[in-house]
Amino acid sequence: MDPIDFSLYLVTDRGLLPQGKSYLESLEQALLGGVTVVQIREKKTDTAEFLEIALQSKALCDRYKVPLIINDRIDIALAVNARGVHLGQSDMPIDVARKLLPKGFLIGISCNTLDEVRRARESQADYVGLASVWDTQTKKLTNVPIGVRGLGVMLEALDGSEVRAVAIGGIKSTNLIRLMHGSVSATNHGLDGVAVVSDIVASHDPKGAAQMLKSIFIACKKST
Ligand code: TZP
Ligand code: MG
Repeated sequence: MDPIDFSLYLVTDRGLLPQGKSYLESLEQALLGGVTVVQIREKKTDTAEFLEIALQSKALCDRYKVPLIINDRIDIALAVNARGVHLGQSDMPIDVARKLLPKGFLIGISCNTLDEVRRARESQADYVGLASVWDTQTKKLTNVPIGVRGLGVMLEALDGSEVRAVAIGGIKSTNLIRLMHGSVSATNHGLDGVAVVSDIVASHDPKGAAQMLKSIFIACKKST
């Protein structure tokens, strides 16, 4: 299977859509803007509705040949034939999930501390979401933001491993250059991508927002 391009990782949140914009319209515009991977994150939705949203999202992502990842729910990820599942620290442990999932199924995990990054590496996660870089209105944080320096330290802990890394939390086109420079650009491992919710989903122009984020990410990657 092709390796995933993590450059611009969209995490959905239907609660943040601007008035009058439908979820699928917003998702399609983000896909047109060049998001490279999509995670469906539904925290307050019952199973039947989550499944329906996941199926619709999968059909749309397939049209744009963009891989789909499901947050939390291995059963839904399997049911819609997603490319992977994204787990939190209190979800199913990676080794158990690995046994349940077919070969090639991607497992990602959120890491908020250096210890969690080390454990994710030992458990052979396919990728980690390093969080939260900055403060965010999108999720209630249980840890203080790691900042750009903390992110650099976490990336160093992945040096020499195959584990891919995306940063998440408060990332916007207005602060992405700051994120990509300094301690992040100094790491050997580097950042494979940035995961973004509100800067795309809450925008009236998700396509433009995605294009902007992606072009900044690619330009910064090239210059390091
Ligand atoms: N995990 C850590 S921070 C976060 C998640 C899901 C939310 C990030 O949202 P935003 O709007 O990009 O700050
Ligand atoms: Mg979770």
